[in-house]
Amino acid sequence: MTRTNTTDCNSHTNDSNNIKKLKRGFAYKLFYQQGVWPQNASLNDYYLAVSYTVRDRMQKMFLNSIRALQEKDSKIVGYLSAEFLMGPHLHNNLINLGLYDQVSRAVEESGLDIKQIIDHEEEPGLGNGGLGRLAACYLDSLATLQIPAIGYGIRYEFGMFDQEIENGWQKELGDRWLHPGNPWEFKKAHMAVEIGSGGYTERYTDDHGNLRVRWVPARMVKGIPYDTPVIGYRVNNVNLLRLWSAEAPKSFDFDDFNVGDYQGAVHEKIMAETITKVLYPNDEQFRGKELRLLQQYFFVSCSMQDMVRIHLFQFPNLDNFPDKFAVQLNDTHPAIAVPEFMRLLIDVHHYSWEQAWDIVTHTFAYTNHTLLPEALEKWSVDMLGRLLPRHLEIIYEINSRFLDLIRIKYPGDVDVVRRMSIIDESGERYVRMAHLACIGSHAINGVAELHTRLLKNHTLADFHRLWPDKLTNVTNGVTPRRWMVLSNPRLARLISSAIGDGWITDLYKLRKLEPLVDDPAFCEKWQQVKFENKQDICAMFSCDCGPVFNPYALFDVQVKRIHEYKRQHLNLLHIVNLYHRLKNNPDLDVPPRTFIFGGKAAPGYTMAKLIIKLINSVADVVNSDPDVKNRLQILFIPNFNVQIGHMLYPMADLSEQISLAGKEASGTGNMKFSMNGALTIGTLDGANVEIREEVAPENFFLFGMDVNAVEDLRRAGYNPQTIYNQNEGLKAAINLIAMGHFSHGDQELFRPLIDSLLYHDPYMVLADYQSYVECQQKVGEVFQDPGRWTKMAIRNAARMGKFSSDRSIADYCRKVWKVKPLPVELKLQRLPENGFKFP
Ligand code: F58
Repeated sequence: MTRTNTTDCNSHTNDSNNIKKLKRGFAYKLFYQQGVWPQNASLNDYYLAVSYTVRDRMQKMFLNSIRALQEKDSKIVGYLSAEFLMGPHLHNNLINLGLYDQVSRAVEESGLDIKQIIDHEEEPGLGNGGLGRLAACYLDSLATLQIPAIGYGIRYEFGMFDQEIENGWQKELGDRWLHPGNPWEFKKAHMAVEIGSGGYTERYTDDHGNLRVRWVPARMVKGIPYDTPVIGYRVNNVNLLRLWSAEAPKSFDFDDFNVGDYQGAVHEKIMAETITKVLYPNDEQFRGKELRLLQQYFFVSCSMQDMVRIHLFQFPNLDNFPDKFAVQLNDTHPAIAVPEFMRLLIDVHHYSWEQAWDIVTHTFAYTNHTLLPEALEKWSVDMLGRLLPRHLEIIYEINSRFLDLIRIKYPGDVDVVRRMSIIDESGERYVRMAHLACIGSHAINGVAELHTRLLKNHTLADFHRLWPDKLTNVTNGVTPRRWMVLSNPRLARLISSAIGDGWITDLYKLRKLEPLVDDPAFCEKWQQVKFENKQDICAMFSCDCGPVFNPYALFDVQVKRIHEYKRQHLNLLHIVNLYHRLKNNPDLDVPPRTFIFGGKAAPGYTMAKLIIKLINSVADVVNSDPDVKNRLQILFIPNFNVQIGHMLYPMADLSEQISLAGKEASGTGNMKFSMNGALTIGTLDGANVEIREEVAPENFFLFGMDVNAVEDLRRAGYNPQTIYNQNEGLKAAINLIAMGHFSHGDQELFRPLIDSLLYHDPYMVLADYQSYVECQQKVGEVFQDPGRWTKMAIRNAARMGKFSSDRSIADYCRKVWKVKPLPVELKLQRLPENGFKFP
């Protein structure tokens, strides 16, 4: 680490000088950039002025980082991801720069409130959930570990929709995140690239008599890069998030305009700009929309052309491209990069197929994030051929050569050829993107041990058998900067006061907390932090006319996308059961509980939306029932996003990680909760398995079937009705819902959900129900012994070292990318006194 805090005796003077400069900076930005007098400025003006001032402080490091790269020619990671769920920038940048205290003093001395300014930021919600947020954590760790990297993605004009709850139902509103202005990005119009689509291919002979192929696209759009600097924690390294926006190649087609087709000319422009208009909010359900494929190809082609340009700036050809770029495919969304890079190498740079294939396969690596068959991307051959005719030809050629290899390896086995082919020919013909990504990459990884094992044994078993060394595991991680330091300052302060602040960049150091479980004063402080975090939420969501939330209750939290496989309805069945028991027996010895939910449903996912309605309906009845007042409360927090996550992970007592075993690839919320001192109730799914291993079984509330039991039950023939008929508590809970107790007597409203559970139950909610309820009973008992609970919570946090994204990135660097840190020194110090002399 090359930049340190000032600790010398001059630091106080330095501080007050810096504060003075910052204040001058705010005023300057307000005046010259926003063009307003302070007394007329809006909160947004102040937010922008502060942000621009902070951004200026990053520029020196940014320019020095680029200089370091040019001088040292080290390898760069290109992280290709259709989503980057960055969360608000200002607060994070202040923390990573080490400027939080100074800026908040300067803001205060300017008569403002830093919290208000930070909270004003409209977060860039350019992702659906775990996958996009993982990409953001990885960018933070890459910069912190001083690994040169560029995150490449899409600058969606509308990110993830805003969720409102109306009469219990989810309502979607457009997300206008760019509306207030985005102070963190730099438009780089001069680095625009051109992207084609449609048209046809033709063969021709070049001037040297070589037979070549050329793609003649029917349409072109321009890709404009917008760069957001990504700063590491207390280092000088600044990496780049480069997001592409689509623009028409010219603002209007003057030919059309002159002949009077004004509408046609405008239409062309609108069509081009539609490409990056909106993020598809689908979650784990592939839908095969043409515009989505266009989005993928658009950002991939922009990014590959950009990397080629950067490379050719330094080298005469692309022979050594894989030594200079490691390109990661974040799921299959960017997998079209494989044929696109082949096209660039063969058609544009005139490499032979064999040379090109060697470069491509040494460049790419692929991360799989799902085991759900319905989430695997497969594009109709017809559509892909219509949009990207040259790419389809290349895919066919890749496939033909690959299948030749398979035939030699497994003579006579036609079944394995059918299974492994990139083209699915079982009905309408499809391109299987996961196969394309596997074949075009030198490394493939799953995101948790269990997930990788299941990939090896099931989803990608044929590929694993063919290339036993290609598939590896890199367990996910999250950044402790955002998910502890930023979001839980009280806990971060307590931890640092006890063990120093080394844990922020080496999370394994949290182990030093373990002996403190025997220090009553420390335990008391730990409890106090949790209590105050809970009080904050209670203050925020209590109201005079509705429930007043009780901070002494057990806060039981499930926040994540709403999906049947994540089983929010299992949680609900337990709540209804508890409600029923409390009504029948007011003396029941259970601690008071507040159940908190949050999460968005894909707009077209009817069952998930019905689950939201059911949560809110049960909440309405329970929260207004005097019989359970202060003992049972339910809160659905609308519009769960990164910002709301900042509040919720720190105040949870219990983290719900209750997916059916074998369905959740990893989960990352599970890690955020644990490192903030929540205990987990969970199944042996995804990274829960490793969390439990780390924290030890006695500090984890385990329930439910493991993957083998799930498989056995499925094979034996699963019948949810038998379970319903045999379990009185379950029957009572389901009947209450079915009979309309939570729907003003309406017995139809929740019928689709009840019928699905009783007659189908694809995620085996009923099979795991009894085990879940019994485990929850144990949770309640332990919570009634605060001393014991606190020790378990401290042990959880203390053993979270493995789940820092720093560890994940170090694994990728070692196992997959073969890249080394490039520490940046601040050589370029300041602007020349007398201005520039242009060369
Ligand atoms: C998630 N996938 C996994 N996909 O479900 C989760 O287990 C894992 O922890 C996480 O990735 C990170 O590895 C996920 O978030 C999406 O959001 C896709 C976005 C594009 C459409 C399909 C879903």
